[in-house]
Amino acid sequence: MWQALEPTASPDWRLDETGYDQARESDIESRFTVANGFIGVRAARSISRSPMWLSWTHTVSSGSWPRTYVAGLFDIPDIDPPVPVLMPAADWLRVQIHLNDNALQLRTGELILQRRTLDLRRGMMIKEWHHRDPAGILVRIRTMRMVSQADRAIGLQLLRLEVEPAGVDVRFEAFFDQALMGLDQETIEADLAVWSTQDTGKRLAMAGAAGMLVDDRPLTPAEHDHLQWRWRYRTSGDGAAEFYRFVAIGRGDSAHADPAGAAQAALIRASSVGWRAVVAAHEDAWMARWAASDVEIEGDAAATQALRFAVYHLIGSANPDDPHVSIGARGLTGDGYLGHVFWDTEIYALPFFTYTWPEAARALLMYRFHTLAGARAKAAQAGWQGAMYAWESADTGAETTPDFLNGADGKPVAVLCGAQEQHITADVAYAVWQYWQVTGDRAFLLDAGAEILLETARFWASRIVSEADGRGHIRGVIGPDEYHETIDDNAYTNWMARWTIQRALDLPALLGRHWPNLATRLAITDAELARWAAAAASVVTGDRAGPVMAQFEGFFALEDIDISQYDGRAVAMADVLGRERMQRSMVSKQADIVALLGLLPEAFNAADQRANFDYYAPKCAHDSSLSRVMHALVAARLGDSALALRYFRDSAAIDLTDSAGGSAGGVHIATLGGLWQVAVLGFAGLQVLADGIALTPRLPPEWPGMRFSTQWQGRHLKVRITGDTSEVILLRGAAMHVTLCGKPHWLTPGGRVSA
Ligand code: IFM
Repeated sequence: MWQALEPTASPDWRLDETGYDQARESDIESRFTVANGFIGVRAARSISRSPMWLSWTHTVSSGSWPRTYVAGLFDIPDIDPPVPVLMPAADWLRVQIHLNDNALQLRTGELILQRRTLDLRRGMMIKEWHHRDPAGILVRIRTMRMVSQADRAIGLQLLRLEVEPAGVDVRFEAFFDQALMGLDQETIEADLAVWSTQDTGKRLAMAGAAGMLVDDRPLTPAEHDHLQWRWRYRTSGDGAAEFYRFVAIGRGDSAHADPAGAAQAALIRASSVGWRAVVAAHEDAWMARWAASDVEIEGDAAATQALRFAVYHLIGSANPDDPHVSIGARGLTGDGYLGHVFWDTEIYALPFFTYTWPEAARALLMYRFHTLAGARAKAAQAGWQGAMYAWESADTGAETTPDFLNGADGKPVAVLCGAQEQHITADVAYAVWQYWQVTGDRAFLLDAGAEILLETARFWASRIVSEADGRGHIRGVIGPDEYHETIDDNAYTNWMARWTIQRALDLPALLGRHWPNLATRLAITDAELARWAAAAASVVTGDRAGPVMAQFEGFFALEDIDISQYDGRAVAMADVLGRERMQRSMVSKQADIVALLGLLPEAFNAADQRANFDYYAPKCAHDSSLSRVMHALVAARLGDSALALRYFRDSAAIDLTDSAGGSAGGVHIATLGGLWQVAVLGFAGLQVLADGIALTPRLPPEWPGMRFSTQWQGRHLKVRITGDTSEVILLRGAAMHVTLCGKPHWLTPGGRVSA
């Protein structure tokens, strides 16, 4: 067992946290989560949870937030407002150790060592804990937990326990903790339990198996029932106890679905090969993922670590085998945003998957296809046509944004994003098109992508209202900058709406003989297409006198506040200025026009990009974790590598050091996806052309070189950039064009080009 408990040695491939600080426990637990797109397990201690403490109001707080999540397990608990919540499964890792009948506890005796290591390469969390109890008994414990990347229903916990001196009576209990789950238990047997949700008719099954060796000999549990095992033994002094536990999880999406069968089958798969084979298959699966998606920065170990950390969590958030779930804003690492799916997935995270793991990207887009019914209903309810996606989405595609939230003063604050943040509908269409461009997956386009594009275009065409000035307007929205509500003609929204319609209008020619059937099925006539074209041609797109676009109508008349005078503030600008002044000012919460430049760089010439970036960047408060990565991407493309690198590093710190104080609720998937984009699409300048890819590197001087992998239309490519020189190797797939710094090259299978 020792070998499995030994983390990867290279510091570039691991994250370490030494010591114990209850105030930081919760953000460390998020960061050190292990996940595989189906199961996510926060890094809460399995033995003697961190102490609770009393706050000054004498309420009990806990530094620890033990959670196992199962993707798609949404319920609407008894909360106000009633919105779906990603429910926790049972905490299957709990262990209690008694030494001579005294419970081993973190808060009593002496903590000698605690070190947690997130082994990015092997996809596991390893912990070492040395402790002396009040009676002077010394324990050395090493644990490992993982959820299999090779067989997503399976989780594994290993634990090695050394106790000194000899002659100590050990009681070792392993159990599943159901406290605070919020699900109704249907059955519990020795190795299996089944629960159901209270409102949504879903079911969850968890099966478990455990075993122990003491001094290399199997020990039979003294008791075993209800997913609990209890062993007793007396220590020999220099020996060790080795414990393993499997969990196998099944999710049922209706009251009639049988999750128990799936959980039991997975448990049999794991138990029949044993934990060593489960670890080996998991490691192989991670190696394959890293081979497809590693990004290494030469000369900047911190950047490499930040990118690997980002890639690790992105991989852990996706499941290519489940097209009915998507990635919540915090993945499967925390409760933040209740597991809801935002534009974070399509705009920030998806490019990583599209370029390195198209199967996962496809599943994520299929989720949007499967939630089209919800989007159609939302559009119809608001009086528009086509499909309008939910700003916050859970399992059905219905809008799940809470109507109000309780503000800091305890008073309800209306949340308008669900009704007004409509750009999500263009963001989904954008992601579909990007996926199609990068992968050339025509089957996806025919089966699902075209329908998404057409229904979202239909929505926008109905949403653009032609007014007396002869132009099309989109009134009453919230753009990416959520500080300004109920605004008219947000440039980001209008540009993206027009772009969506234009791509949909490309489809008849693109789909050829498949078009008539699809058009008939969706009842799209030539007259309707003509109306779409007219709407796209008329829509206002950021009125401007010079190159600088108005973020929305009336923007230039707002108060221009110099936010640099608030540098170093600990709170958001909305709190500094108050909501009303905020709305009357030009201060933006996050990248808005800058996000538009990031998504449609080819729509603006370099001078216009520069002018808009220079105008809007100083007005941005970066009060969203999504903001700086988008600024970094645009700055990198503009060749301002110093500024881009600063944004990159600040964004990396959001989860690596919890610099913004929000990681307790889970890591920020959008930021992590954005970091990958900054490195690959920004600094390396990767672009997709009609007949291949292009690279236009603009590395910062601090990055003398970088390597990464990417895919294009079924080909697997390895890229190495050194200074201004790029080298591309075609590992797999047919010959293709590669344009390096503007010069086209022909790349043959197994061959390489460089310039
Ligand atoms: O999607 C984001 C939004 O842009 C800003 N607030 C948080 C959301 C979830 O990350």
